[in-house]
Order: sequence, then structure tokens, then C-alpha cells
Amino acid sequence: MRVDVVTIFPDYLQPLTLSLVGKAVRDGLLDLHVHDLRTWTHDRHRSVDDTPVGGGAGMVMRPDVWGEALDDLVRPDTHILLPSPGGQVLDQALVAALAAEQHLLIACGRYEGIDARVAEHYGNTARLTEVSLGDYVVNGGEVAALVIVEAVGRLLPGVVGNPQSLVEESHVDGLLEYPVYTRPPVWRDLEVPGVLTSGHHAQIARWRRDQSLRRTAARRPDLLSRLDPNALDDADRHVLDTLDTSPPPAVEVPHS
Ligand code: 6GU
Repeated sequence: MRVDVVTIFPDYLQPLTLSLVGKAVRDGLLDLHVHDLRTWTHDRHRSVDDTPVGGGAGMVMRPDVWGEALDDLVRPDTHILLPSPGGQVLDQALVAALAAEQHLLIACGRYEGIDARVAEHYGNTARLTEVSLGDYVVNGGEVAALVIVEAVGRLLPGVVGNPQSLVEESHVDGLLEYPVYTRPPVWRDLEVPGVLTSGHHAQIARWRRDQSLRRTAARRPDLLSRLDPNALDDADRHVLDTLDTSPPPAVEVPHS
């Protein structure tokens, strides 16, 4: 897969040279290119923004500069991603769909965003998705680019050493992952659950499944309501039917 990231802060993407994604790039599994948007400016000040038409705070990124950049980078098979707090919230299903693409082009906006005609034009002439990290605000699309490349990159064939790690994790089957343990068997008076040292593989699998269901019900009941009912067997339904479904404790947010 090829991924192009366009940003006014190319250094922000430096973490992608590290760890699993960095190795995937070095191994030729991910063809990653980070570009400075200012490459596509022509004026002495290399200006990428201007004041908002109609007034208001902050600055808006210019469509002419973005147009030159995207015209140079878009191919027939490109899926353009525009990070935006108003976009489709990124989840594992969207990540998996993006991992099947040949070419992602992530256009990182800053300031108050990119002139809306850029999304409109490339939405009409290419495949384009506005993507949000969640319901909060960050200062620009670069952290979203990091998240997208990290989440998509690990799904590319050969990037994660043991492919089994990719199926036994949170959100893959719509549930949170079960708790995991290593040695020692007792740590600060806390014991590893006995079933895990029993050697009964079927019992271990059932215990882990129960834990996934209980955790998801306790922490993310919204995920349970979106589960495909066919994804649950009789034992799953019995676990869920015998659960206490009081809402999870949340971090307290001061009200204004
Ligand atoms: Cl993708 N960008 C910005 N600026 N803020 C966000 C976001 C993206 N996702 C959530 N908040």
C-alpha cells in the first residue's frame, strides 16, 4: 500500500519511522511519503492560509494550494482522507476497509480547516472521506494521520509477526478484549485466575469469551447494542442475560 501525507508540519509524522510502522516502511510493506504542503506554494512567504470569508476567528487553508498538491498526488485508485472533527468517526471497521485500499492520501488541515470547496471538488472527482478521531478537538489533522497510518499499517500483510494477534484483540469482533496475565502467579496478593493455569483449553476460551462480554457490557454497552445477534452463541446469551447492566463509572466532567 502507498500512503501520502500532506501537512505543513512534516516533522509531526516522524514517529512513523519508529516501531512496527517504521519497520514496515523499511521492509517495503508500506510505501509512505510525507510532503510539506508549502512545496506547492509559489509566493515568497509560502503562504497556505487566508482570512475566513464572512469574518470570524482564525485562518482558513487556501483551496488553490491544496488543489495543486492533490492534483499532483491523486491517482485513479486514491482514497483521499480529510481529518476533521466533523468527519465519520474512525472505528476498526473503517480501519479494515482502508487497509484494503491501494493508495491513501491524507490531507492534514490546520487552523480553522481547509476551504470547503476542496472537499466538495475532490468528493466529486475522487473517493474522499472526512474522518474524525472522536468527539473532541485537536489542533490539526496530523495526529489523525498518525492514528490512521498506525491502525491501518498493522493490518497490512506481514506487518504484525503473528497474524493471530490481529483477531484476538479489542474491537475486532465488536467486543473489548479479555484481561491478560503473565508471571508471577501472585503479585501484590493478586492471583492469576486459576482457569488460565488449568490447561483446559476449551474452559480457557469460554472464560475469555465471558470476560470479553462482561467487560463490554460494563464499560461499553453501546458496543453490545451494535453487535450482530448471529455473532452470539447460547453460552454468550446466557452470560449477557445474567449480567447487572448498571451504567459504567465515568470520569467526572465539571459542568459549566
Ligand atoms: Cl481528525 N481533526 C481535528 N482538528 N480535531 C479532531 C479530529 C480531527 N478528530 C477529532 N477531533
